[in-house]
Amino acid sequence: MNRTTPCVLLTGFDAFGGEPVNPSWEAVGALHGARIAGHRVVAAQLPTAFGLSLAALRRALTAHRPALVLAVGQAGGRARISLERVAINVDDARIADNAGAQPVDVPVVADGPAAYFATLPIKAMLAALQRAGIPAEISQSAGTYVCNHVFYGLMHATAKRRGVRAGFVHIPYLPEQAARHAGAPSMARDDVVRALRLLLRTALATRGDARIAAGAID
Ligand code: PCA
Repeated sequence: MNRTTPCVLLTGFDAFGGEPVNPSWEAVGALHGARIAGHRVVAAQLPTAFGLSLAALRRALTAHRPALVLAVGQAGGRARISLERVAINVDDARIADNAGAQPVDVPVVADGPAAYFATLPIKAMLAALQRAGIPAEISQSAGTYVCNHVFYGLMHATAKRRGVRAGFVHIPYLPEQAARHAGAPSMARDDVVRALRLLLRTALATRGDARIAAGAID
C-alpha cells in the first residue's frame, strides 16, 4: 500500500474516569494498518482532555488527509453501538477531564453553529450492524463531555474540507470493565472491531443514506 492509497482515520480515546482502559482505543488500535474497501486505516489516539483532544485531531487530519473520519468513544452504561446523529456546540462536564479541566456551559467553538449533523450514512450503517446481529442504535446525543467536544470539532473542521465525511460512534464497556460496575452492559472487543469494520465498509460504499425510520430496524 503506498501513500496515494486513500485513507480512513479512526480515532479512539485514552482511559478516563478511573477506568483501566478505554474500549474505544482497544478496538480502534486493532484496526491500524487494515485495508477496508480500498482504503488504508490509520488509527490515532486522542487524549480525554478538552484542550488537547482537538489539537491532536487536527494534527491527524493534516498529516493523513483522510477521505472519511470515524471517531469512537466509550459510553459506559450503553448496551449497543450508538451511531451519533448530532454534535452540539457546548461543553458541560460532570467530571474533570484527564488534564483537570471541567468546563461548564462553554461553547466548543465561539460563534460556531449550534449543532452539526454527522455526514455519514448512519441509517445504512445501522442496518448493516443489525443484519450482522450486532446490537446497535441511532443516538440523538453524544453528551456534553469530551466525546461531543471532539465530534463537534471534527464536524466543524471537516465542514470546510470538501468531500471529507465524518461521524462519531459510542461503544459500550468491555466485559472486564462491566464487572466493576454492577449490572452494566458490555460488548466484547472482537465484536466491536467487527462492527467498526462493517461501519467503515458501509460508509465507504454508501452515498446518501437509506431512508429507514430508526425504530423500524430494531
Ligand atoms: N468517552 C467520553 C470521553 C472519552 C470517551 O471515551 C465521552 O463520552 O464524552
